[in-house]
Amino acid sequence: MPEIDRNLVERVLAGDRRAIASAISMAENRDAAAIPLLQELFPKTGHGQVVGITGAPGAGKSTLAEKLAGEYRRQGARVGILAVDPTSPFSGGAILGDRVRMQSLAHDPGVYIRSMATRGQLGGLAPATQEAVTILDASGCDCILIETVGVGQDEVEVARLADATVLLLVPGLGDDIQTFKAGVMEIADVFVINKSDRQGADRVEQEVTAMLSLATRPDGWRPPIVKTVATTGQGIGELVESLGQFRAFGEKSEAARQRRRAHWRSRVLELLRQTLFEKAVAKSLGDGSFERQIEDLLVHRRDPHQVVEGIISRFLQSISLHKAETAITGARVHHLGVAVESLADAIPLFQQLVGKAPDPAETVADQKVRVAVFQLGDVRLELLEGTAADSPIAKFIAKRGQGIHHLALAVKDLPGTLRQLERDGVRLIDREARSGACNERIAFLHPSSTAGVLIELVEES
Ligand SMILES: Nc1nc2c(ncn2[C@@H]2O[C@H](COP(=O)(O)OP(=O)(O)OP(=O)(O)O)[C@@H](O)[C@H]2O)c(=O)[nH]1
Ligand SMILES: [Mg+2]
Repeated sequence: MPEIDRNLVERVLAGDRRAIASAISMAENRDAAAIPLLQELFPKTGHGQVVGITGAPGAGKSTLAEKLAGEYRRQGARVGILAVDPTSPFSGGAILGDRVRMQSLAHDPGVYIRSMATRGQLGGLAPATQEAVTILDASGCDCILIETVGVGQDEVEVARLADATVLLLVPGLGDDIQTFKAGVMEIADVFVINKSDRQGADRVEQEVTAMLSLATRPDGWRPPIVKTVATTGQGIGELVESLGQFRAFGEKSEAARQRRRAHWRSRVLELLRQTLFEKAVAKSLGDGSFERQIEDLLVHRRDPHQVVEGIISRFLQSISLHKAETAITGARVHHLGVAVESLADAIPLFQQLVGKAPDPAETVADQKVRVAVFQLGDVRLELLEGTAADSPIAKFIAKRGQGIHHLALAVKDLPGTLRQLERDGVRLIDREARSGACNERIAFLHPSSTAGVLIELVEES
């Protein structure tokens, strides 16, 4: 895993807008360094209220978001605004630039505004948006507004990651309500009838009221209807109030807790699906074989199920090949540690056996051990004597008697090896490298993972 950029983490946490921008770009580009960054930020989140603003193109979402942000700013809150365009597959497009102007906020350091075009080739609106929300939340935003233009499923996806969803309706679009799919109406926690300066706002209100009276929500919340004129800011105060009420309701309600559970469940499943898919794509499809298989389909040589089975079995094969290469593949034996009751007694014995004297004995204070080292070619023999009754060596001898205590293997990158072993499910005694005899960096694996053998890893310089 790539190194964590601590400086970037600190700057994001401090709310630095340029740091936020580069963090979101990393997440959008699926930069490998984004994962440790997001992991670092995640524990600092959960504070901001995420508000999804959705509605038909031109309903006034951006105008409303700008006014809403202005109102939150007046109350001293920090605000993040994400404009998500699910229809455009490429990021940074000029179209998005036009969609989010928000001039009144452009120079306010307490507001961060970002356009995102997240419908990538691999599909999925939510991942990059979710990650941007994580970054903004960690950066201290009290409110994160997500503007999304509706194409049904995407609004539902955004609603899943928002704590509150505001649906904008406008008068004068004919049979307004009916044009919205039932699913979209159901995700609204607050209805806004924007452009209430136009004729027909009352009719829309009546329609929504009638619709709401037909069914009660499982969580018992009755979505309020707020009339606004986003261009003038009329009704914005009432909207802020409704959002505050919904938040307070959510903090108490079991249904809202269930909704957050459902959100995280689907988030993890989605990430799992995406990660597995990307790994399979990288391993099995990257070499042009995918196109060749599509050719096979065109001429009906194979059927789609066969193609998919083939991709999966190549993927599984590549995993098992990967598995055979563990973190310590190719490591050489560095030394063998032998627990002895007394160095004074053991040294002459071993000296006679190997025909040479050991290096002068050394004490490793924090391990409460004295070590005498015999150099035998590439491999060392270490005699270990406990210096106190509670030293690991003394305890070992008390339990098992004198004898081979541990096997030490030399590895190149000790921190990296430890991380990989941990990922592979190996129990570690030392999760971080520490210093051992001869000024070496060492770490012990837990014998329960290695057939009872205590294994020490030594970093070879
Ligand atoms: N009369 C009136 N015009 C409004 C109101 N709110 C927004 N508008 C205008 O409606 C137009 C569209 O507003 P936007 O805020 O860009 O709408 P949007 O929903 O963000 O649009 P897309 O992002 O393109 O889907 C602009 O010309 C706004 O000035 C309102 O309450 N009353
Ligand atoms: Mg807009």
